[in-house]
Amino acid sequence: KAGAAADAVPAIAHPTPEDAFGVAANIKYHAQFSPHFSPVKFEPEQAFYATAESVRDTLIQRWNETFLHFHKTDPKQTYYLSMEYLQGRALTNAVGNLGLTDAYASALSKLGYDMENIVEQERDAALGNGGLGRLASCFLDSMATLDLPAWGYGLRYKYGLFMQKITKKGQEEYAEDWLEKFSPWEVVRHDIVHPVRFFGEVQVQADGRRKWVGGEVLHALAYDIPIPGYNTKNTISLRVWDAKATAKDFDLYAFNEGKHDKAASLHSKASQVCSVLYPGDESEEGKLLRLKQQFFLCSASLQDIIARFKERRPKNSTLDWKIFPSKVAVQMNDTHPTLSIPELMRILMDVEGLGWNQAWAITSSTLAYTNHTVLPEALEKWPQSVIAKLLPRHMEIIAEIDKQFQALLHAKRPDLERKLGELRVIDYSNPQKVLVRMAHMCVVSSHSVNGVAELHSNILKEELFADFYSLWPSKFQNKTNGITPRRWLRYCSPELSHIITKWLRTDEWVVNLDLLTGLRQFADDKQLQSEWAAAKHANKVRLADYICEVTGIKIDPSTMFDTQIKRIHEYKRQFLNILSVIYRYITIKKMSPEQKKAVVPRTVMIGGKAFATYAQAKRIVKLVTDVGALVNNDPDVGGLLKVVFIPNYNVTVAEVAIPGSELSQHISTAGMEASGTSNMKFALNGCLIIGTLDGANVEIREEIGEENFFLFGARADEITRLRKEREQGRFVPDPRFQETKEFIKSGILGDYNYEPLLDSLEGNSGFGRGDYFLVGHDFPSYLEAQAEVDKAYKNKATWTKMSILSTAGSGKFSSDRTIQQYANEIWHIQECRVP
Ligand code: GPQ
Repeated sequence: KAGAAADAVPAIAHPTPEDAFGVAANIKYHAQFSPHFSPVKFEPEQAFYATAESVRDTLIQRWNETFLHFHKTDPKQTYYLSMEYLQGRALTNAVGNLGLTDAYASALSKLGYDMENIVEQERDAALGNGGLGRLASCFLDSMATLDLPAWGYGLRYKYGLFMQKITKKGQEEYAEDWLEKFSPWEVVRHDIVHPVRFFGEVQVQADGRRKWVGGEVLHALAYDIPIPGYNTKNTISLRVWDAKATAKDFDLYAFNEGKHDKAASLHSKASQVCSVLYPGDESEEGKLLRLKQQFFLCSASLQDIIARFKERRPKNSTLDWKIFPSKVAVQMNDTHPTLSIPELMRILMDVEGLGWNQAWAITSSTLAYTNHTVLPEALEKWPQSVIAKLLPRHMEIIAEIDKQFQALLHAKRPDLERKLGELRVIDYSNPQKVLVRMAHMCVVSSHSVNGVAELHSNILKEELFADFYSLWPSKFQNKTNGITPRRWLRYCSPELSHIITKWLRTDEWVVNLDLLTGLRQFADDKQLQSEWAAAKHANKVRLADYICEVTGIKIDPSTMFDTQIKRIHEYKRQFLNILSVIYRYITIKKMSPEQKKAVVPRTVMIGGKAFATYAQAKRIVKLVTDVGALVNNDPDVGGLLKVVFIPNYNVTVAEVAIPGSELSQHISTAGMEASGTSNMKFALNGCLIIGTLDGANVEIREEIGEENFFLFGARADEITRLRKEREQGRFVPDPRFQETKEFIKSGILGDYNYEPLLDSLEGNSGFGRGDYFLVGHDFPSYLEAQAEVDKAYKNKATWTKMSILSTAGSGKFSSDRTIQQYANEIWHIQECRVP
């Protein structure tokens, strides 16, 4: 009755996009009646929140329509489980995807504001560390744009990735309180709450069924972040969980006795679960908390998925669990959501009453696994004792998975049994420290295992998972990563976008990025070249202004802008970059005034965050800033070289730095970067790449043409041999490399101790794995490639042509292509477009 009555009352109509006045009125409405600020204030901050809330109205409307449409159509749906999302700012993207950019820009100008200034009020949602998290966010944009029935699940960390400040000491970290005010994009769903248990014990019931009881029970509360597709009504959801304790958990008696902490102990435990992204996991306590986070995501999401599966089945009929995999696909973004495997098994067996075999068939045909790294230190292994304590029932299930895998090998592949110890899900090699290999559990339990670039997927098949591959060849796939062309070209470089649209005579490329190949025929056209160079220059000016604002350093937009921005890691070799910068400096210092005239002036920018406990990475940050302090103030250099550390690298910084760069560096030791995605963003923005044959560089070079790519360094298949040579002392370093190291040793950079960093280049480093990253080996060929870069830059027309061809060849790297392949080849889902 109430429902019918509510239906009879029409919802208030929205201002139409054509009605800028209506939009402005709507923004004012939000400014006055939202409870967050004084209703009389209308400063930029209020204007931003009011604008965002006004946009959110439209998003919620579309989100509801999409949800209802999926509900009625009941298609197979994908759920993307990820511990990380790097959403960045949402306003430009939302109004752009909704086709409301002009409406909002003119509405804001009626209110006395510039869209650009309002956009800058928003804080980044940084619920991720780097490429893996940003990939998840690009994927959501493509899922929505392709009208796919797909959702993301994640955690609502209170503090996102730390804020980085650069001081005299190097990097310092501060908590990033991104929710300090509030996020206008999330909708709290008090109607969606799932209990999640930790600790406790396993009871065996009369019928033999097992039951997990006791321990502590927290509640997962859903927050929905609407994700609008481009040029479609479809608006999907990123559902992030927050942990709560209930009023029942509050011990009023203890509180009244003055035991305040004890009274609220579960509340304080709940608040820890979603407090920080990736808490340090070195200590036992830290490990437990991280595992708690992972399980919290898996359990809440699976309960939610199952509830939706049940809701969509015909009423009054018995549930047919067999069809679950034809309605649900779950993608695990790396091993972080691996506990989905035993959790789905537990729910199916202990709660729903299925037998092992049936539960196993359902679980293994529902779950799929993406691997994002082959670095041994990044492959998760959890102590069995920790899992057994936190999740006693799950440890039983994992042990059974391990046991069945052994039986399978015995039956099917006795030849592999001698390798059992290496292959098992549980690693018993050290009885003092029994470990669960999460990646092996994923490979054994998923119907699909994929790498993120051709080279990387081949390494999975031939090395990391070679035996598993021989066991299940058809499980293994490649899905080369991609990036969304909306955020990473259309919105971050409107100037270049307009030129592209003008020359292609269509803006269809925004959803069909392969159309960019149409630019190739104009690559020599003087008119296009001049428009192109002007747009690039405008983007450089914007970047120079930004750099000046955040560092005080003035850089000259007529110099070559050379950028390396990504997480700081030894394998990514920012160290190699800065060593070559030092060598460049040494060379300039020795030059006569006449020789200096031939030097191509460069501005080298390096940015990225170092993990708080990664000492070597922090030394690299410090080195970059020390080199900058020396070089930038040396009158001998006279503007031929500037070195800048870009602080607090994040999505928003990338949106300025990428369009404003001309050369970008993707120089990891071959075989170590699974894919890389910023390489795709730079190439798409007409920025040339200097790089190794690693990750997706290989495919980018194929697409844009080898003559447009500055290649150097050892190939992946040479690395093992080169490391061995190095260890056996058969490596002869280049004199330029020696000179550069001597320069750092001389102390000219100040009194910071760079010994441990330099040691990593020698055969006698603390790890006993001297120059593991082969910096010394690749140094000479890197310098030669850099000389090629300078040569090419001297001819503006050649450089601009190469830049156009970079963009023209980037079509393959749209995340629309990637997601369509996941949909067709892993998830087997179809588009489901809201009419
Ligand atoms: N990557 Cl395992 C991360 O950003 N974080 C991680 O924890 C792992 C991988 C990256 C990887 O290093 C890049 O090469 C990829 O391009 C990226 O994932 C997305 O696949």
